[in-house]
Amino acid sequence: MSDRTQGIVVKSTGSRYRVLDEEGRIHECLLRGRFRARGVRTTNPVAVGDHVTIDTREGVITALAPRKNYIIRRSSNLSRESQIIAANIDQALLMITVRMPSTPVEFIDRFLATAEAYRIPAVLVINKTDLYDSEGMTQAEKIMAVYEKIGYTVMMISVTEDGDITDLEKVLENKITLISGNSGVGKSTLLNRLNPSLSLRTGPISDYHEQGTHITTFPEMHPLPGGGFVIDTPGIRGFGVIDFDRREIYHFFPEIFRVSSACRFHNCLHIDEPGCAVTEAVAGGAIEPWRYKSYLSMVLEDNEKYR
Ligand SMILES: Nc1nc2c(ncn2[C@@H]2O[C@H](COP(=O)(O)OP(=O)(O)OP(=O)(O)O)[C@@H](O)[C@H]2O)c(=O)[nH]1
Ligand SMILES: [Mg+2]
Ligand SMILES: [Zn+2]
Repeated sequence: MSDRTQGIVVKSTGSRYRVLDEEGRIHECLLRGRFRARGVRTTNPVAVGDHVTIDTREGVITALAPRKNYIIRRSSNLSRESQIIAANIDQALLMITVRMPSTPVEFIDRFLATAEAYRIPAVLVINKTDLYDSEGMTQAEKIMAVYEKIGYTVMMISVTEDGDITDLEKVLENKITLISGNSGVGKSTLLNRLNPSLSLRTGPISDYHEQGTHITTFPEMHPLPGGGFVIDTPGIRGFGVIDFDRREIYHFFPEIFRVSSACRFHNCLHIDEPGCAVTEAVAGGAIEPWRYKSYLSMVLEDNEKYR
């Protein structure tokens, strides 16, 4: 008789793992020792989103299925050790707001470039449209137009108003979606609306002043009534940090990558090289200047790091 069953990790707090099995039962599990031995460079060898085999009688995870992908971040700036934030992600959703708080476009661009680097499709959701005056709405529409033109899916919603959010529900259906966004944009409020039984804590822009402090909360995966899961990540660092190679960054800005094939030099960095099709496209209006600025800031920052 076997006590083995398959499941998916829905919560990980370093040493304890919550596993949801195929019949919808929850199991609190520990890891067998050999998992620890293998996870030399990560603080957590098993993460939210992992498919695992568990021994229900002993309450231990006995095997880990191969991952389709995973997102990591360094545990701290000084540490070489990484934390796996989540595994087997189908898409990443960035929630942004134009007011209360206002999301800097450079933050959007870093998020999207990171998603591209992971090859994870990204969706932008502009929230709190009920708060926008005509200037705010113009800004939101501009953001929507710029990112839709590049090829991203962009939606505008107000989570707290009664309006229709079925488009968003359809995008989330039967997928594992990682949700990120600055503190206070309304991530938890959205999750509560999608699945009222969650009763997640929301707050008037709670951690607003805590950006840059140590966030010790762990990501958690929540089931959706229509099938699928959403992973609520704490704060803006939820999507992890990649050590970009500065020569590759333009690959992760799709519209820059598309025109770059016309640059005179194949190793063009699109900064000040002669015959650069990218800087021409920026000057001609085909590439949005703020996107190019975000690109440059990532390249130059990286430059300093490796000097
Ligand atoms: N007016 C308005 N307020 C909203 C909307 N969505 C969320 N809020 C409010 O914004 C505040 C912050 O929402 P949360 O859901 O806690 O934000 P969060 O993104 O989960 O923030 P962290 O957990 O700190 O990362 C709460 O007071 C919500 O009621 C919206 O569409 N319109
Ligand atoms: Mg929250
Ligand atoms: Zn170029």
